[in-house]
Amino acid sequence: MLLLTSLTALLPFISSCQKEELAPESAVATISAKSLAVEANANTNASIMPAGVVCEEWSNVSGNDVAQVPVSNPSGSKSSITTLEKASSSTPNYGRRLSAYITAPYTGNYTFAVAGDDAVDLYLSTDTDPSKKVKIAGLLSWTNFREFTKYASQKSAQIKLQAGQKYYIEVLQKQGGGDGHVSVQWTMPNNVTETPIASSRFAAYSAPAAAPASSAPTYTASGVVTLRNVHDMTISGKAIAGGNQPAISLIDCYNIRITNCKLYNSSDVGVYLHNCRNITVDYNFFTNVSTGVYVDQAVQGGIVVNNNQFLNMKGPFPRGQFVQFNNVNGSGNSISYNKGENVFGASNPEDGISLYQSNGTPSSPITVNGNWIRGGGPSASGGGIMLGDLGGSNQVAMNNILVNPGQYGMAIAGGSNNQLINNVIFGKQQYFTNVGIYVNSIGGHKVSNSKVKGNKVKFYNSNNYLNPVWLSNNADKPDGWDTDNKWGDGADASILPASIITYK
Ligand SMILES: [Ca+2]
Repeated sequence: MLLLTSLTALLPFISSCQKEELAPESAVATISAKSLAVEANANTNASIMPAGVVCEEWSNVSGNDVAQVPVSNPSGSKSSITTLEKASSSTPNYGRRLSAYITAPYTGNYTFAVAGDDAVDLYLSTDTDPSKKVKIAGLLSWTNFREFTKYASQKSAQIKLQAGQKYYIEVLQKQGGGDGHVSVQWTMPNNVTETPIASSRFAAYSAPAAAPASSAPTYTASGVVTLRNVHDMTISGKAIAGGNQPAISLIDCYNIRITNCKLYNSSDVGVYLHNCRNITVDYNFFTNVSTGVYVDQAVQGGIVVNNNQFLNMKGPFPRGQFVQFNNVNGSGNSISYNKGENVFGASNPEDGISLYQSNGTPSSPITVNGNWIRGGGPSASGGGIMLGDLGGSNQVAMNNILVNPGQYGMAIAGGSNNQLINNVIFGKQQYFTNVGIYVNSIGGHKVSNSKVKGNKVKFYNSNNYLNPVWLSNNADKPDGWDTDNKWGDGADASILPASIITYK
């Protein structure tokens, strides 16, 4: 065991972008069998997570039926609350949706109950996938606040949940007139009833917005697009095969949206942004390109790469990411709700998402939220999500789900104020696999003031040893490292649905 662990430690930890700049000590890793064992056993208390229930409301919607909540339209307001409850008010005519991930603290049977006014439905998924939700309780007519026993339908059957597993839960409420409120309670296997459910059971669920391209997309074939010093326009509906050029290049541009395009078949990147600000790239499909979206020298912020799908990035290194930010700074930068898949043998990826020498702001970190990534390798250095590559600050990767993402799952390779929060990672043994999460000050870029909390990681290295996590002794220990993660359990290949790419 000791020998094998030491061999594991000798596998190189290399940042994703520019290997040639690495100092020699970057490949030196030290870990003891003892510390690994302690960390692997540390804290299976998954209940310590930031609270997070998304509350969406649609106003000026009449009626008393849940079916009248217009969920297919964007909500008029969206806020974060701490549990599945909203106190009574007399605001008339709204629809409301509460959504979250709920984590079961024990394995066993749970009973849920709802109260509300005027009508409420409660849904629970069998895992984190909202599409698997089923209605488990509801009421067709009002109750008093927290009155859970007025109708039989308010109470669910007993539902078996697994300790530490995260489940998608959703409440729909419709208010007509008079009082309006909603509450959910549960009774746990230990017969303790929480009214309302403790906020510590919830983790933020951020639903991707409805994806326009999920229906059959219609593209218009176009040659490559290269724009300089252009602003305030939208590029949409184009199918662009890049050949040996980026399918779309924006240089010195601002206030531009690239949406509903298919960007494919290029030995260069899909979208290249240089010295741009306030650019949104969303609902596009990228396939068979070196890197999907490559952004460099964007020092004024506002770079948003959300809700795209990526299939089979071709590299070669240093390209090979779904999205890479290189010297992207400022506020309002986001890489969120994207879905990326690299089919082994049909792709040559490096990292899924890489933040290289990039800096958010303390109040507006670069946000990598809610992405789904499957597949990676055989790169000896690439993996899922890399923060702080050769430095960088104020970056947060949260609520991402990764399956077999490559040599590593997620990493902080340098910089300050970088965070890994509430991610779930599974990696099976492959000949290039190493570690689920690592934190390592590479190339002299010291990791400091970082946070690693609420993550669940099950990852097998190339020797088929469980190797969920590694902290270099050259890095400051991240907040939450020893106490607030679940190392070695709580994830398997089923954390992502079989098909995640729906764009064509
Ligand atoms: Ca009412």
